[in-house]
Amino acid sequence: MFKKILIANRGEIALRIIRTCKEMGIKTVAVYSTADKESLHVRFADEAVCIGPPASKQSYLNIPSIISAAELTNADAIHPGYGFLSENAEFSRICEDYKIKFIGATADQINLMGDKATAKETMKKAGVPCIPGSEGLIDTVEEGIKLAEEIGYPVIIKATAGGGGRGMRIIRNSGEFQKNWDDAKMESGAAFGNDGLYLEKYIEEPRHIEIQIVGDQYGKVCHLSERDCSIQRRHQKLVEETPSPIVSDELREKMGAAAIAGAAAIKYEGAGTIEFLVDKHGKFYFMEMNTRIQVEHPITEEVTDFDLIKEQIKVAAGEPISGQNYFPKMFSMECRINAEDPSQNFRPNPGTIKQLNLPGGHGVRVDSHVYAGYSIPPNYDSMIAKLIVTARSREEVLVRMKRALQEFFIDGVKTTIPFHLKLMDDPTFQSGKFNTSFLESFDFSDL
Ligand code: MV4
Repeated sequence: MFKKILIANRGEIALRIIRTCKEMGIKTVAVYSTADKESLHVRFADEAVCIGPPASKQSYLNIPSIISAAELTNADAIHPGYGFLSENAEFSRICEDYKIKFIGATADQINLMGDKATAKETMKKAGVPCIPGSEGLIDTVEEGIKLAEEIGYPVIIKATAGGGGRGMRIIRNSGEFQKNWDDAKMESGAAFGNDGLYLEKYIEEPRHIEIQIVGDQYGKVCHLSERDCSIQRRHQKLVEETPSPIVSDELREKMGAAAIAGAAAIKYEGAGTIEFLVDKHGKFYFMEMNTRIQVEHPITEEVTDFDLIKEQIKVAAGEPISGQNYFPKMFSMECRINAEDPSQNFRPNPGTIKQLNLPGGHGVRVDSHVYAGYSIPPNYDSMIAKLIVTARSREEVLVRMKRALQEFFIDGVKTTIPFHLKLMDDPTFQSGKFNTSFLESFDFSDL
């Protein structure tokens, strides 16, 4: 087992990783930017190294600084958390070169899954259901129009280097093709330095459902059931829950088996997520694979009683997984509390937290790095807490979440709490019958 892990991240996820390391008897090294000097991850780690100024590029994305910190402190592994360097193939490769274990995917796996058209072809070969569309990239508009006529409109063109919704265009008839093609090519070339595009049938009003998987170095992969992430605004997840209101035991088995087949095909080691779209008829299709621990991992931990960070560390150290799958024994939901103003288009609202009351009680978990007096720096993501509640039914979860949100006071910055309170009272949300378009018609103006 590792003796010392460097955490190449900040905020709640850095704390989350430190907590598990403590329970495992592993020493921790925090790295921090000058903006995070007073942060809890710096205080709770055994050692802390300053890696640069506030800008992410010069600190949490600064590979030489982070490798130096690991060398200086003799860390034998690096946990990248999510975001920042967690899906950076070059960083994974450099860690390997320096004989520091990267607790995440290999450079090859990151590259394979990071190129969306290649990821899709890989999954298709492994027998994972994929959305009808082009085989790999499309080179010309003519080729695109021909294929669109074959599969039928609407279609969607996606940037192979994209993901998370960037560089996508929906096309409803051949007349719209050229303009959308040009726009997508331009946007993806500028954003990613790669203008490769592929095409697929557009699935109207799908649900976003992802399967958590864990693989070990002996070729075994297990799944830990699904998370429903359909409550999103502009590709930003706001609420996640498990089990999904629309996933039957039968569908869970099928999606779990498909996710395992996909991950096993690339000999995946560690924690990963296979994202699917589920259509109105309950048919599911591969969308993307995330080769990292995700923000929403705690709801899976709560319903399966399984520490995912501990498992990541164990498999990285060469331990085998149990070999069984994990199914939800409870119901859990996460609300992302962001320092944003929901009535101002969710504009980030950094500042100092003057007063704070965190909710508590039975079935309530708060993963957060903030405290009264804490100043939220403007340089990073605006998520300041995750409120996770767990109960024996979805109805009880909704009641408990509302109760916990009512206890949650943050004075000094605007947050997404009023939005979540309104959502918990929404009949459509309560019914469980919604899709990824739900928030497009939600009224945020009175928040
Ligand atoms: C789609 C789709 C419908 N049909 N692909 C959005 C993020 C990116 N990872 C893929 N996305 C979508 N791909 C086909 N063929 C609809 C979306 C989509 C979406 C997916 C999940 C959650 C929210 C979404 C919001 C808008 C569009």
